Amino acid sequence: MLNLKNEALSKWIEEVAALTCPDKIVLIDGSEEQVEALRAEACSTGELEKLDQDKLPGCYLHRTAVNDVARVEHRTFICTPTKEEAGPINNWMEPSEAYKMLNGLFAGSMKGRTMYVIPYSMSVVGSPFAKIGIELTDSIYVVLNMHIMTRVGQKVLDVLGESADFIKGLHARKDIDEENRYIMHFPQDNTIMSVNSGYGGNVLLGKKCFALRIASYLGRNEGWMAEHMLILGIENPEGEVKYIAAAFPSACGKTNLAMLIPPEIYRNKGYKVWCVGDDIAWIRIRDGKLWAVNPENGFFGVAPGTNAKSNPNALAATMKNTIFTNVVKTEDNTVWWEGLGPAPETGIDWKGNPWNKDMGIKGAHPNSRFTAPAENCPCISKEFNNPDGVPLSAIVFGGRRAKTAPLVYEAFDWQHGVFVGSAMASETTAAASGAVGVVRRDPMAMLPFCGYNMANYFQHWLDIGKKLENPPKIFNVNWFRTDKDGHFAWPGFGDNMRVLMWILDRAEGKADAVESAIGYLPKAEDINLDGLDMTVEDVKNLLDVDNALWAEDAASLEEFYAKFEGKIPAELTEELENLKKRIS
Ligand code: OXD
Ligand code: MN
Repeated sequence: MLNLKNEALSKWIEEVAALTCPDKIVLIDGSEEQVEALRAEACSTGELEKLDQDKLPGCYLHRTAVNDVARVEHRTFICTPTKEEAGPINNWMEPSEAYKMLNGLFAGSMKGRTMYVIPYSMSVVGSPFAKIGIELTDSIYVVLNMHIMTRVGQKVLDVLGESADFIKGLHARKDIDEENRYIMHFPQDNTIMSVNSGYGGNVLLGKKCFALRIASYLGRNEGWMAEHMLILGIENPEGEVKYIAAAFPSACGKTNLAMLIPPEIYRNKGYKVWCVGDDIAWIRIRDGKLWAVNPENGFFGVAPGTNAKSNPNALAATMKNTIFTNVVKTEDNTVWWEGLGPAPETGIDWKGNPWNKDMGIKGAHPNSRFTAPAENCPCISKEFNNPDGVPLSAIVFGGRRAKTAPLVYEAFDWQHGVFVGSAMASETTAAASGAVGVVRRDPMAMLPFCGYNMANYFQHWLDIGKKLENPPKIFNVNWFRTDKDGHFAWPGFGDNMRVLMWILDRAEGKADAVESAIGYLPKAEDINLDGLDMTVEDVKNLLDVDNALWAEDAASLEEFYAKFEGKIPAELTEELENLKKRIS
């Protein structure tokens, strides 16, 4: 048994060990020697493969089981005493029933294996934003990923001291059995249990499970917010940096936006963009303003589509000390994925099979990933490790809409902004399975990540606004409007900065706007088109608001709200009624 000073922690580890029966228990102290020994052990068993150390120093490849390649929302549960607390969106299981089932699944699951104890901090160790988690896992892959994604080791235990205030996370790989895969959250018990998976989103318990689901619950009780948002800073030629937090559903280019390369016209003037975070923001009120940190320490990014043009910063971040999961291994012992560049003639595909570029099958899994240290990113913000966070000038919501949403609009005020966030939606793309163009509602991009009843989450957003003397302005963007031929009408990528510049001008009261039925729109000529082959007329088309489409959208939102059986805050139903009146 480990000799730990913290009684609550020791007791819990003992209980888990009695249940799971590991051969050995190892404390992860965060030292390079220990991590290096674990890498070597993982290589000896095939769990990891060492890549070419000249081209990719410190980089490794991992393949998951073929039935275990993504988050499993249908097997993710919020276990609150009542179903009502979890709300109509989350899967729910009564806690005692859930514990009984899980105890059965975990019993003896670590026989013959080692249980690693990972003390980790979400956000800078000791920051006022920081929260401590302990993950117990029988997977070296989890240890090594957590070591990149969070701050790990003895320093965390030192800060924890004798306190019992930590999030308990228990993970066992078991048999990777899909039918018995469960990702379970017990918000009232600060507990997460994950079994029968080895895929990052299900097993790196600091990320979606803690930093969003459990943290959103803690945030509501403690008066702060845990959001599925990137954070970026835009530095002007005078050296002033303004920060924006932005929420997007999957497949909307969130990591690309977080690491945006400014168009030449801005670069030449001395503008810079800095990445604080690409996925999660923890947000607190200070001096009547909102301040945000990225609680993570690395990027768990989608590999396919990442290339020197779409996201050179992300690509650069993966050049050392990175773990690649489910990508192609090339003959020269490096990695490749669809969209990286010319395909290699041959390689080993994500399933571990011989592969060649003419086989007509994907070499990398569409959800293949890189786990890269944030410090590798060339545009990482100087404030990345600032324990006090960065002040937010604007909050941006977005989605993928072919026609309905204009390129950008500003909410009338905070309450209307919360309504705009609650109405977020994205249309499915051809890349995903199922029908194309189906609208999936995804409020604040938190649909799979809110650890309690979303109606109460909306109320929490409204309540936060009431406490702010200086609330950031709230905007909605849509990079995915199509023209009459079905082509994207906006260039996207780095050129999205042109829209962010209007957003910052509005936040600072420097730009005009036109009032419309849905919010404030830019004057078309206020979107800077220098260096683009576009006209003001094109921008007018991108800003066009079609009332008939908005009436359809309002009806779909009304249906979504109805799922909450009268629990949606009155302010939001009132906003919906007002919208309906304005567009009729
Ligand atoms: C992610 C997601 O992996 O949002 O970040 O699905
Ligand atoms: Mn995400």
